[in-house]
Amino acid sequence: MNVPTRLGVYAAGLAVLFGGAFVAGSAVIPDSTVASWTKTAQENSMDHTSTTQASAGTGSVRGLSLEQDGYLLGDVAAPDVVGKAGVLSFQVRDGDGDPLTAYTPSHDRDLHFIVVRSDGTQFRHVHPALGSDGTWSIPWTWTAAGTYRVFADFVPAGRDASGAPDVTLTRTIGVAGDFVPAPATHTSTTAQVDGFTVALHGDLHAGTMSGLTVEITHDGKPVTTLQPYLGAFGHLVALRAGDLAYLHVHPEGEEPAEGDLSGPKIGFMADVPTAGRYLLYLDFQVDGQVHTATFVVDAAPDAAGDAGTSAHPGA
Ligand SMILES: [Cu+2]
Repeated sequence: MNVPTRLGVYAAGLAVLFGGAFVAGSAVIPDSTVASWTKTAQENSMDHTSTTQASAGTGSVRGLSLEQDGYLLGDVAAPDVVGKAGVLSFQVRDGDGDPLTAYTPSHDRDLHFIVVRSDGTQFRHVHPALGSDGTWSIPWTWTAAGTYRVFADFVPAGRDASGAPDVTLTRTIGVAGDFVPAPATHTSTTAQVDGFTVALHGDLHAGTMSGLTVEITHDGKPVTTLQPYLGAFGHLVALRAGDLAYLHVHPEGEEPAEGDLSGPKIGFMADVPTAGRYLLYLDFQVDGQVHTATFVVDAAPDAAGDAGTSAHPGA
């Protein structure tokens, strides 16, 4: 027997041994034992992080990776230079590497696609169309050069809708052209957009649910004709300044029916994991037009940080 053949037989023997051990292991070891191993491993890792005070532990930080729960955001094709009209397209891949074609609607849509430049400007929240092969696409033109983050936010079909079923995947895209970075952000809780004035009331506190209210006026008069948009009277995206982590924000109140109108206030609950700066983007709809108001807010370290840090503009 020559050497390569003997190696080949040896490798085959190993494969059988490992294969046998794997099958025997999963047959003999009860799930409860595996669960307790997993629990122990988590406790160990918590012991480790607690010594470094690493985390507020809300588990709400998403959108920092192109992979989550086995789902993967594939390459994003888009025009590579500012001002050139084209198509933006991508696929989400499942654990087998196949394009994901079945989704569960969340906030009225199968997939929400958020685009923002790394300095927090140039925000867009769009809804591409899904092709039968699992390719999402939308006509696309960049209006400013720079490095962008894109987020695909969706719920895969068949996932338990309780808890936190959303998957948020992210990628970075570069757009050629003259790049002018935005000046450093300052906190701002009043936004002017398309003739509307939008005021943000409430404070963010790290590690707890914070209530926020936006109030919309036009020419000084309260706007009471807000239309349902994405299953609520407004849709709020919150990103952490610095790493653009994508945070969970829930609209308050029942889901409105078509034809319902509301205003001038919309309530939200936001769960921010750390103190520091957050970028908030509110989409709201009046007369069939969607408008986006942007805010910059600093979160206090924790709920005990109430005294002296609150700012209620106009309230
Ligand atoms: Cu959306």
